[in-house]
Amino acid sequence: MEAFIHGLPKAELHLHIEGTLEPELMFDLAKRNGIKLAYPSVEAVRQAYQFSNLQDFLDIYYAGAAVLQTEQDFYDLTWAYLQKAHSQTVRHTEIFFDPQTHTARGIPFSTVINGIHRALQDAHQQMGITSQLILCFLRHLSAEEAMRTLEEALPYNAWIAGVGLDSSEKGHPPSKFVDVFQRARQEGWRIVAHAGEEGPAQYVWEALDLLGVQRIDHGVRSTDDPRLIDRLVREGVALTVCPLSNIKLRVFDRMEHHNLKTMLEQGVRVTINSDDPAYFGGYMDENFTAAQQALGLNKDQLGQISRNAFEASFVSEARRKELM
Ligand code: ES4
Ligand code: ZN
Repeated sequence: MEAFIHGLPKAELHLHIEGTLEPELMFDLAKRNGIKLAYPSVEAVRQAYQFSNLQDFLDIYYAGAAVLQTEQDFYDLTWAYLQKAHSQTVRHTEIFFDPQTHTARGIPFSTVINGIHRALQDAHQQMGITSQLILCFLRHLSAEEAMRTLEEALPYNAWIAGVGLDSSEKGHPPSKFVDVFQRARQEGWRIVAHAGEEGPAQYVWEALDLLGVQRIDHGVRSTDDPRLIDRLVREGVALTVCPLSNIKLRVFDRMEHHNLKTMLEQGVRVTINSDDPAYFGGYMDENFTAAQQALGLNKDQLGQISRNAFEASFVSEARRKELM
C-alpha cells in the first residue's frame, strides 16, 4: 500500500510555503542572516512543535518565518519543498504564500514573490513539476490591510493564479472580507478560502455564498450540517483536507475518527494535502499513508482522491490531460 501511494501521481492543493520551513533550514537561514533563534538546537525546535489548537501553532509558525529575509531565502525554501514533492510523485502543486507575514516585518512584497517564483520556474525546467501560486490574506488582520495587499500584488498578476484566506479562523468569518474578494474576482483571480477547520459549518456557507470560492480549504466541519454536505456534493465543490494537520491541531482526537472517508463515500470531492508539512509531521505520502491506515482506504478510493485533486486544480484542460 505504501508503494502504491508513493507511485500514485499526485496533485497538492493545500500547502503553505512558510509551513515547509524545516528546522534545519530555519537554523541555516538564521545563521546566514545573523538572527538569534529562541531555541538552542534543531531538536529543541522540533520539541516545541506540540500544539493543542490552531492558534498555538500559528504563534510558532509566524515566529519561525522571521528567518526568511532575502529573495534567496524564499528561493531556497521553495526549492527544498519542490524537491521533496517531486520525490513523492507530486506532479502539480498549488502553493499558498502569506505576504503579510513578511511585509509586516519590512520585507518587500517583491522579495517574497521573486524568490518563490524563480524556484517554481527552475523546478518546472529541471523536474517537470508544474505549480501555481495562491496569495492568502491573513484573516486576523483587517479587511483594509488585505485590500492594500491585493493592490501590492496587482503588478504580479501574471504570477498569481488566485487568492485565499488563512490564519485564525474563529471570530474572523469570510463575511469580513467580502469587498476584498469581490475585487479579486474582478481582477480575474481564482478564489479559495480556509473554512470549517476550527470554525463552524456556517463559515463554509459564507465562503461559498459571499466570497464565491471554487474550493474549500479543510471544510471538515461541513459534516455538522447535512444540507451543506448536499450542496457540496451537488455542486462538486472540492475540499482540500489535511489529515495530519487535523490531528496535530486536534480538530479530530485521532485519525481513526477523521471524517474524510465518510465524506468521500457521501460523494464529496475530497482531496488529501499536507498543509504545513514541516510542522505537522509529513508531506503528501505521509498524509495519504496515515489516512489510509487509520481509515482503511482501498486503492480505488486512493485513486479517486488523487483524481479529485487533478480535477479540482487550476491547470488548463491540456495540462490536466497530460497529468492524469
Ligand atoms: C494554517 Cl493549518 C492552518 N490553518 C489556517 N491558517 C494557516 N496558515 C498556515 N497554516
Ligand atoms: Zn492551511
